[in-house]
Amino acid sequence: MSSDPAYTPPAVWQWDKDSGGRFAHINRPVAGATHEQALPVGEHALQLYSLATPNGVKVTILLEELLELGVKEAEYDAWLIEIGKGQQFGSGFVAINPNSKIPALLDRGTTPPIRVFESGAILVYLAEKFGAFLPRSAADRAECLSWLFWQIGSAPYLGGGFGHFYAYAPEKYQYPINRYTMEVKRQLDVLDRNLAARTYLCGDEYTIADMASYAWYGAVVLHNLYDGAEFLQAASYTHVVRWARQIEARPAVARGRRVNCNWGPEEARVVERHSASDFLDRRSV
Ligand SMILES: N[C@@H](CCC(=O)N[C@@H](CS)C(=O)NCC(=O)O)C(=O)O
Repeated sequence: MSSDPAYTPPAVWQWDKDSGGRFAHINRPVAGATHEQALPVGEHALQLYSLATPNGVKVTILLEELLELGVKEAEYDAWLIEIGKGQQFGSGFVAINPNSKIPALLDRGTTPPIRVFESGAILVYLAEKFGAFLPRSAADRAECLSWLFWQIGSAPYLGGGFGHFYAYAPEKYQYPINRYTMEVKRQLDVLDRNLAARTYLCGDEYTIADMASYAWYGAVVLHNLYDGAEFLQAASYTHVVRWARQIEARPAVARGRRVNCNWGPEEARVVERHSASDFLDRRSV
């Protein structure tokens, strides 16, 4: 068993700007804006500033599901925030999300406008605003929020832990890969056991908890997120695979996954979304 090179932390941590890894150029130990940059504003009340990462698509899936239900007030403008270029540190974005991470939402349909950051908070805000995908009874709502918060708390292990050390770190270190692989496999098993007995995470009803978890674990079991499917034996979590396929077959999910996406097949990308016609201009995928 190999081990990482020994590291003795100094008394006070120093920022090594060239520490390596895919995101070293945008990571900083301080918050706040790095530059003045106003955000664009479209014609709809809801302005979304995002990118089609798992955290981003949670929100576009919900918005497209609301539109699919016929909720016209859920029309939205979705603007691309290129995190690799540091656009999350522009002053306009930071005013909506002081944590400088996508997704961020501004509801201009209220006076004054309401800002919402954190994907889970945005899902709850929209589900409550439009009365859909968040059960009303105390017991069902508690179950839904439990699974939703479970996902929000679990994502950093999957993305920041497993994804970072397995796919993005400049070198492969056995200790963190072992630690986070163990945790991610445990999370997949948590989901798998729950979905063995239930159609959706909370029972028969498809909710914002499914949208949030599908965005991450669906990407693991169906799309080889971080190139980790074989390593994690993703296909062995058969109930998760069944559930993810079921969700992915929904037209709103297919649309939501394309919004604010600026990679992959050109014809599938909907880099900015302002109306339903933005999907129709391209070959159906
Ligand atoms: N807890 C946040 C996490 C959001 C997040 O990590 N967003 C990533 C993209 S998936 C991001 O914007 N990263 C840019 C950065 O860290 O500078 C949420 O659920 O909204």
